[in-house]
Amino acid sequence: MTDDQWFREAVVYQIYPRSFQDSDGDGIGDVPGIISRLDYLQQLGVDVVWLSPIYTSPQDDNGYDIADYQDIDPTFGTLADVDELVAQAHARGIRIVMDLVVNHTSDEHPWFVESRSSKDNPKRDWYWWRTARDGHTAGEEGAEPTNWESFFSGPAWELDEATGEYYLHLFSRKQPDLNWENPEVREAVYAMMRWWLDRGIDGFRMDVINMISKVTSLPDGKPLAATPQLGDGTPHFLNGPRIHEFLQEMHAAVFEGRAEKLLTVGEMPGVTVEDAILYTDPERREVDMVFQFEHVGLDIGAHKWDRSRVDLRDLKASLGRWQDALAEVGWNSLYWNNHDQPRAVSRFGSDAPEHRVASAKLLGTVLHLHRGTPYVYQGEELGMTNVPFASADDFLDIESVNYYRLASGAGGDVESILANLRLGSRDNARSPMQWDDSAHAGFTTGTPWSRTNPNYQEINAAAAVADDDSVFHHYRRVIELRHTEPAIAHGDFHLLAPDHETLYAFTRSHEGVDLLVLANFSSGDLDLAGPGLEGTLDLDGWESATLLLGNLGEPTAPTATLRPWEARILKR
Ligand code: TEU
Repeated sequence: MTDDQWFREAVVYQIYPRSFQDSDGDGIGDVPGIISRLDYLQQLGVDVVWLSPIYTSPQDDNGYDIADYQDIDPTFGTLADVDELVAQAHARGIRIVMDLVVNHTSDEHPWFVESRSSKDNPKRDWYWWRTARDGHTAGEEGAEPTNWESFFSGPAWELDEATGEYYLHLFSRKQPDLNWENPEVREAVYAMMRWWLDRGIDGFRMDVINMISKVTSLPDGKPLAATPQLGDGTPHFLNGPRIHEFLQEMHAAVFEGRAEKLLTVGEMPGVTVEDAILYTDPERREVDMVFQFEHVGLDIGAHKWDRSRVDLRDLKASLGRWQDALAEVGWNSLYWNNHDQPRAVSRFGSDAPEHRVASAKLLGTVLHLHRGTPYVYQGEELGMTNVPFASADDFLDIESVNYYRLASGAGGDVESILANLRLGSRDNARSPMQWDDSAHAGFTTGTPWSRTNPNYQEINAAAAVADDDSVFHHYRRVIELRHTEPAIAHGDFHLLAPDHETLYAFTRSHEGVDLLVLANFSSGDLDLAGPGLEGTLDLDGWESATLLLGNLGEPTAPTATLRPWEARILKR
């Protein structure tokens, strides 16, 4: 491994600043709050912290709508606070990665304010402006330039009354899409990125970066089953025609020639393994790794709000395919959770009181033992669960709010809409970090902006740090193993028993060392010599292996029956 591949041995921790730690009692987390928790992160042992956006923003999408890329929103602190955070993190050996949101800006960004001011403004072409559809008058139903649906419900076009044209917004109407076809836009973005790197940050997580190149003729998409007046535009803007060119140009303009090897991870909904090989091949100089969405889409049906329990065989097949595809060239990122996903223990494990701790540890074990760079989302290391939201008013996220408004307005059954939201809402991930058993879980002395999960008296960091057998200490051990056991970062991956319904098993092999991971995704016992495993799980030679780490203490034998939600890492 060359030095510039350091991220292969690294673990990244994602902070959602709004919900992490408040320092001034306004109920919203902030940068000084993060600084006050760096010792906790150091104890956990993570190498990198990725911060969700803290830039100046009207907060229509909690900071993913940026009005000034080169300043910090007063809610979160100041540039001086960020400098202090970077210095204090570096002093602890932790790198800081910022979120880069450049598919779109806020509609309050000066670029957009100028752009919308008149049709002949020099920045008009910095965004996607189009006239009404042929034969239609601007403003009437169906007059949008294309039939694309926005990710946050409704059409992806908004009429600007003043100039009579529509602008494109793949997300909220307060998030107009930048026109990357315009070289001035690209250079302005690169200059801003260089400015941050010169300030000392260590890389970028790039928001929906595979959406920046669009098919410029903007064709209509296939009509959607539920709302046929709208269409699926994704084939025309995911991994678009110039995406590789843009990323290579960005690499050359921003990262090339810097003394430090920085971290770049592209968030890429709809990315395929074939695309990912191209994006992450180090020779191509695009990004180090991508966030793919396949494994977090397996439990989703016809639309985002139609969810079921994932079939473990599908999960293994999907993650296994990504492992195989990026084995020789490129690199994987590994995650169960982030600020957009429901809590992993509620989704893939069990948040029932008797299984929560074991299944949270199992999920950490399985994920971190794959080949790739693991990401821990704040609170995952405590086994934080989904939130028992009571009513529609509890949901604050724009995606959830819009869905509720449209679905209930269309006469949908309110109870089933709420049930969908409880399972799928992004608000599940955004409840305050649970630090201790004091009021509001120690997150704020004021009123938290989002509901605190009532289970904080039991599930909190203070209790977890004090208990050597907690989810926290299990995560700490798994993270440490990545740093000390080269087979975890570098070994080959081989999936076992792919067709078994509850066993997740694989080996990792590196320079004569073999690891075997065995995990029981069920609330019952799992006999490793039992039916369905003949011929697909060969345990010869593993009976006397060493237990590197387990989640339920020492088993009677390395290959003994797995107890409910038991996970073992064996070495020989
Ligand atoms: O999310 C990208 C994205 O595609 C989301 O629509 C995501 O799939 C969805 O939230 C799942 O329900 C990124 C950010 O992570 C997200 O927080 C932002 O809202 C979005 O981009 C727009 O910037």
